[in-house]
Amino acid sequence: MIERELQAITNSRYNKGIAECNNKELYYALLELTKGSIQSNKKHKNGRKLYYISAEFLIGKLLSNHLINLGLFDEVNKILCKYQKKLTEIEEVEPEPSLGNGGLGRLAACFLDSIATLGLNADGIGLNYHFGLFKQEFDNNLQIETINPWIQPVSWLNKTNRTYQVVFKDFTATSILYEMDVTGYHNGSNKLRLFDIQTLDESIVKNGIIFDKEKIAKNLTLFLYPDDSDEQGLLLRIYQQYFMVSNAAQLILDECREESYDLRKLHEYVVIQINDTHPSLIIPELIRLLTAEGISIDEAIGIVSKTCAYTNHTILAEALEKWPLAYLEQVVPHLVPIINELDARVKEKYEDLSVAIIDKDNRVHMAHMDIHYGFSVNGVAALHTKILKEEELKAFYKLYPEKFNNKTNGITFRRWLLHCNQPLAQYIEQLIGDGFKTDAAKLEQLLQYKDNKEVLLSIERIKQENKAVLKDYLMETQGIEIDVNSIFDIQIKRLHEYKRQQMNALYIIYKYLEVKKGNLPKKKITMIFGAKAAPAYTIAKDIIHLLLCLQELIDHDPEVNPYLKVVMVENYNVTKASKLIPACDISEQISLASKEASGTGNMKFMLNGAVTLGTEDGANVEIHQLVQDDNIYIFGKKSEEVIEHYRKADYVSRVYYEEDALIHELVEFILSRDMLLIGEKRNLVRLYNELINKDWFMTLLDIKDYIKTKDQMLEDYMDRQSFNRKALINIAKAGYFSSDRTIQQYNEDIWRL
Ligand code: 7GP
Repeated sequence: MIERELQAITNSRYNKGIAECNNKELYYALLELTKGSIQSNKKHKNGRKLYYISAEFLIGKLLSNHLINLGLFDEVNKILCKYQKKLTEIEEVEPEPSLGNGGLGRLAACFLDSIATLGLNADGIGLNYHFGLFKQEFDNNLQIETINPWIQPVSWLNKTNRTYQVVFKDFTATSILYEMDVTGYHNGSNKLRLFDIQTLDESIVKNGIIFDKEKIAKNLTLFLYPDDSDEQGLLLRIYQQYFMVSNAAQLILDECREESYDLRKLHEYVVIQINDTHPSLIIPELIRLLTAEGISIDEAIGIVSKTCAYTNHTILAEALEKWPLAYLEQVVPHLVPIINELDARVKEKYEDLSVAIIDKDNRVHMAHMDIHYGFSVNGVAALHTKILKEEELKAFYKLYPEKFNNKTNGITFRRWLLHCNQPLAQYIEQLIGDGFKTDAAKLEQLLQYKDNKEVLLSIERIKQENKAVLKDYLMETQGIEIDVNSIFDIQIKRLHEYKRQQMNALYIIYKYLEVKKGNLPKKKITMIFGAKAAPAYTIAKDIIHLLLCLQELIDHDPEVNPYLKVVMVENYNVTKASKLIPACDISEQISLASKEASGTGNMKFMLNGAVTLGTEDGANVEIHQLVQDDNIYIFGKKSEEVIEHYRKADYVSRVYYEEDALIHELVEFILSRDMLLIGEKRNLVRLYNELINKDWFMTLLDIKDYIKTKDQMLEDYMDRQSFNRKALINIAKAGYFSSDRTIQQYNEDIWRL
């Protein structure tokens, strides 16, 4: 049946049969086939509707994902096999959408999958960035940014007729709406709705990612997170945010009108989840639009406050958006009176100026607006929510204890197990049946095999197969040769000082020096990194430089390279994550305690049988509780201690550097002769100085415990059976981190769809 359909498509498109088509032709044929199946599979449309608004949706490639969700994956695979074609090779043709950056965006994508799977009435709303997040290349051991075009004439995007006018102070933009289908696992579909500006001009981008930031009509939807290190960049971000939410608000109200809903009861029909503060301007915009309908400002504020809910994804102060009122005045003057009014009401009611929306420097605190004028505030892991309540947002928690709630993040098991690790998924099915595919908690049934030698050996063999697949992939994509008989230690995530890739780099230096001294590891270690640094984040780029220099140094040192290998994966993205995670032994989750809101990579690794090396931070805390001490390696200072250091401002990294011989040696190595021969002096010196004089995220505080714990882990790895047992227990306990569970909780506590 499917075969005949596919045959018909290749015939009409290319005038050939399946067998004669190349991978590219087959990709487009499968795209057409899949889109057709989604159309006939639509349902989900009743009850209150959720609009999940987000600046990012890091959705990854979609072909296999849809095939799995539609229940067509196995059949399509079989058909392709019959013609000696491979889905994995066909998938290579598909460009990965460049609509996201990191955890927040990937979470939004996992959520869309679970929302559709649970049959909830909901759409995602965002922007259709043409180049999205930059593409990373390495040149001379430095990160270079180039454009990442991903939109093709035929793709998963469907152009609609919907268009809106978005009024800015200096011009009026005309939008156009694109949509992508979001399929649920064995359930109907929802939509991801992406707004674009009609006047966009891709040709204004020159020299990598440089463009004229003032030509808003031409640049508005070119890039996700354009450089905001200058005033033009900041203004552009406000233009983007307002464009996103004004379109969203108009769409939401239109859909209510289409259903003849009474806008005065908006909250009965609609709930809006504000994904971090990028979409926060939806609050004043909706108020503005409701008052334009003749609703009083009092009533409009009341309605919106019952409709909007806010998720916080970070406690890093610099990431909490505060827009100068003067900038808003320049871009969207019509929102300013409303924001002033919202602020005045707060100031009238509460004496505590720390909860004001507009501060004494005339900056608008977006999160404050969300908390006062939304009905729910949630953190993304237990520890994170606790810190929000007790530290960062304490003053707000006092005012509105009932608004605060925790929703520990989750991941979709369709992509992060069924698709990325088919051998493991099939093996699990053999052991415990396929119930875990719809009820992830059933993975616990694996525990009955935790002392079964044969099962443990099979788990090891599957990992070994996955390592071989990764080896081929790295050879093909980067010409890098890795040893499948080594221990794979992986840290993949955005590059940020709080995530402490620099601490891992110091470990590399430590191991390098150990080998030089003749203290050889029992087994070779392959340390793999993947990370993009924000283009204007200098120290993050310096850390990439350090890692690339270490990679080169070790590659060229025959004394060390039999024992140690460093690999920096270029242009880390969802596609690469899905090859790396199934092959991993050691999952690096080493942020400074209290700084990582949750992490979701930690969950993906666990689900694929990697053991975590981590601090008591974010969702690591919950992983620890689930798997217990024996099946995780925890090190470093706890969040209370870290917070205390910040409070007292008593952490001085230089003291650690001066008083500890090992730390001194590791840090000094950054400026050693060998390193200076390979690297750029300017970058290495800057990073060296940062570590000694600032080290805001306390690398030197935790480095010794990190080294000790990691060495213990490497030692324990040698007892294969016992380490495989840890892997199995991690898989068995991962069920809690299914995003289906997370979404069920959002729905029960917040959305009530
Ligand atoms: C991330 C957090 O850093 C990560 O810990 C969390 O797992 C993820 O959100 C999903 O909740 N935050 C971002 O990606 C981000 O951009 C700043 O936060 C707004």
